Amino acid sequence: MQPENLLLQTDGPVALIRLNRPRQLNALNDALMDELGQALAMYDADEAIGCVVLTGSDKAFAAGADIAAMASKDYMQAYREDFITRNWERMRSMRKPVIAAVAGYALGGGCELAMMCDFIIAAEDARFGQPEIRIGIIPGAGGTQRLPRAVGKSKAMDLALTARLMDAAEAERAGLVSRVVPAARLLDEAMDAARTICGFPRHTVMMAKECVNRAFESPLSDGLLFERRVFHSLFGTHDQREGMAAFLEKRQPGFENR
Ligand code: DAK
Repeated sequence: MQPENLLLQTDGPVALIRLNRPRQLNALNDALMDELGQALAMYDADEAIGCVVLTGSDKAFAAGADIAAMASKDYMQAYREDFITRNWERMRSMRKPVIAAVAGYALGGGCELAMMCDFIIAAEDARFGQPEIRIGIIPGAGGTQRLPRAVGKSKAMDLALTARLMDAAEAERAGLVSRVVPAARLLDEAMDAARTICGFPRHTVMMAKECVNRAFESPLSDGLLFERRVFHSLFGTHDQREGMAAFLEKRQPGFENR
């Protein structure tokens, strides 16, 4: 069954999730986030899927959490309901890669959602920001934590304290996005990247993702040890032998995901 606030589609091993509340610039409400969590869980469990692309509309990836839905909350309600935390955490446990394809606004929770993805490809017209301070709150889904890790303290402070928006070129210079492409090319570029990833052994992709993420969770010595253990384990796989043999024999590898 198609969800109400998302458009789901698959193209071979690539799943495309499009946030679809265009009249609210994809403002992220509970219903949408529930559906997104379910879709991510479904694709993570689906053997046929190797990579997910998450996108929005031409005008907005997402303009933030839905302000109308949270305007009347009081502290006790927010705390006791575990306000939106419960359905924002699914992305963190995704084992398969998720690419954010961002056009237009990625603000507040929208910027945070993009940052939860594994990397961001931005259209030239993309604009990123954490403008929550303008409405009397602060970022609540990682904006004060992931943004400084991505762009450094100075720029993260600048964005969170002044509410100014950053364009795609600045976001690329700062390291928030991996590439900037013309808006008309955005989806093709993201889908191509996803297809490229799907051409590599699934377990290797998942292990590489796990290792890169470990860099943000542990001291360097632990991260290096973790990487080394995973690296060594790959010498027990068919696809390592096949990949190296194919290189030496100057032919394309036939990976079997094992
Ligand atoms: N929420 C609800 N509706 C929104 C919205 C939002 N964030 N952003 C836009 N809309 C709605 C507008 O109200 C308008 O609706 P109608 O008036 O047509 O009914 C429609 O989308 C079109 O917006 P505009 O008319 O404003 O369009 P413009 O092109 O003039 O301006 C804009 C676009 C993106 C600059 C502007 O809409 C804007 O400033 N929007 C708000 C941006 C913002 O402040 N975002 C941060 C929201 S706070 C957490 C997880 C997440 C969060 C917190 C905690 N946990 C896990 C604990 C996140 C918090 C936030 O994101």
